[in-house]
Parts: sequence; C-alpha cells; structure tokens
Amino acid sequence: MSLLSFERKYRVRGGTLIGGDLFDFWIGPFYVGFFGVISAICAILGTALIFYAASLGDTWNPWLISINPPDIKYGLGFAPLKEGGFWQVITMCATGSFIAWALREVEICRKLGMGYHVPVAFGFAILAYMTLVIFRPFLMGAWGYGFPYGIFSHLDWVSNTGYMYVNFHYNPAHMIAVSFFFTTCFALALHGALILSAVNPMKGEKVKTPEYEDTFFRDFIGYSVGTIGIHRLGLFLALNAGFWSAVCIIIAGPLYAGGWPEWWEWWRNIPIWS
Ligand code: UQ2
Repeated sequence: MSLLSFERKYRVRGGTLIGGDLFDFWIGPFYVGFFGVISAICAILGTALIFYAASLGDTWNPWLISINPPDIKYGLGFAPLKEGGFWQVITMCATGSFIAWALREVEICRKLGMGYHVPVAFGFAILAYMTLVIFRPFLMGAWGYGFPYGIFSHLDWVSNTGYMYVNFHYNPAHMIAVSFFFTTCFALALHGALILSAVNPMKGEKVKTPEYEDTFFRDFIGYSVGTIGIHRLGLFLALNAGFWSAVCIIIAGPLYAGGWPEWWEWWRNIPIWS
C-alpha cells in the first residue's frame, strides 16, 4: 500500500478515549485529538512560566538559570509564586502535558489497531520524572525535595542528594539501574551495528537478509536472539533502566535514611563469613 492510500485508509474518525469527535482531526501530518490540545496547552503554559520565572531571576546565562522548588518549611502546601510556587505550577503543567501526550499516543495506537508499547514505554519515563518531583517529595513531606529546573542546579541537586546517603553507588537499586543503562547501550550498539552491516553494504554489494544477521551471531557466539527478540530485549532493558532508577531514588529517604555503604552490613554479618 502506498503511503498516501494507507493514510486515506487510517485517517478516519474513531478510537478516541473521551470526547468523541472533539478535535479528532489532523493538522498537516500531525494528529491533534483532545489530548493533543491538552498537551499543547500545558506545554505552552509551562514553557511561558519557565521564561517568566527565569526573567525574575538574576541571570540569563543559560547554564545558570534555575527555577527552584519551595523551601522545606512550606511542606506539602502551596508556596508563594516567587518562592517555589512557579516550580510547583510548572511541575503540574509538565506532568499534565506528559500524561496527555501519552494518552494521545494511546489514541493513535487505537486508530491504527496497534499495541500500546510506545505509550507504555513513555509511561516509564513519566514515572521516573514523577517519582523525582511528586512521589518522593510527597513521601518525604515537602515539595522542596524535588529537583530544581536548571542545567547546573539540577546537577548540584543530584550530587548533594547522593552525598546525603554517603555514596549512592552502594544503593543496590542504583547498581541494578546502572547495569540496565549499560546493557541497553550494549544491546543498541550490537543491534545498530548488525542492522547497518546487513542493509548498508559496500558499493555493488546486495543488501543482506535477516538470515545473515542470525547466522553472524550463531557463528560468533552460538546463539541469535532473533529479529523480534532483540527488540523485546531492548524494550525490556530500557524500561528496566527507568524503573530501577525510580526505585533507587524512592527508597533513598522515604524507606531508608542511612548511608548506602553501611546498608551492606547485613551482608557482612551473615554468619557464614565468620
Ligand atoms: C541478534 C539478532 C538481532 C540483533 C542482535 C542479535 C538476528 C537483528 C544484536 C544478537 C543479540 C544477542 C545474542 C543478545 C545479547 C544479549 C544482551 C543481554 C545484550 O541475535 O537477531 O536482530 O540485532
């Protein structure tokens, strides 16, 4: 099916989650939808607030601009706009925009009769963000535990938060998350290289079929995970990287307030070592 006739076939009304035909149309190549409108409104409002709050700060140096969460003393209440209130409203706009964007993905999946893998995957990224700025601050009892919106300032936050637990690399969930990030890179490097090796041949050579890809790995390590398998593996690895990142920060503070190196004392105390 050519792209144009395919588009005519699927670009029909229906499949929306709420609102029926409301905003059920396309603008150029883009599906709009009820959630597209919600997402755009939240994104535009949030971005405008970032610029406005930045204009009240003392620098336009892009590296140093920072919109900070409220002081801890405000707890879980609203802070005055210039004392963290902007950060709170921007956080609501961002969260609203991300969730609406995910629901727009769901509507597109429904129109096409596809699986929901893309919105589910994006959902893990949303979960990781919300863990940092909503769930963990809520469990700690103050919005002030969220990270500031600034390039250097959020790096400082990561560093300071890490040192609060002495050495974050001893956090077992952090270890798992990092391992998944590395393995994700490894898998994508293998997959990207393998695909290019097959479909981007030297001048005069023919494009190779997936059997060649399988055969390379069977010759090389005696095993091929397969063409669908590598994508299942990739999604599994990437989602786990985000998931364990969320776990590693949610346990630091709400569940365990000590230093991570000493957490391993239970392991050193197992009688078998003595
Ligand atoms: C593969 C395969 C692909 C791939 C890759 C492999 C034809 C095009 C990369 C090889 C991957 C393996 C053996 C799994 C490695 C395991 C981890 C945890 C990284 O077999 O099928 O499809 O792209």
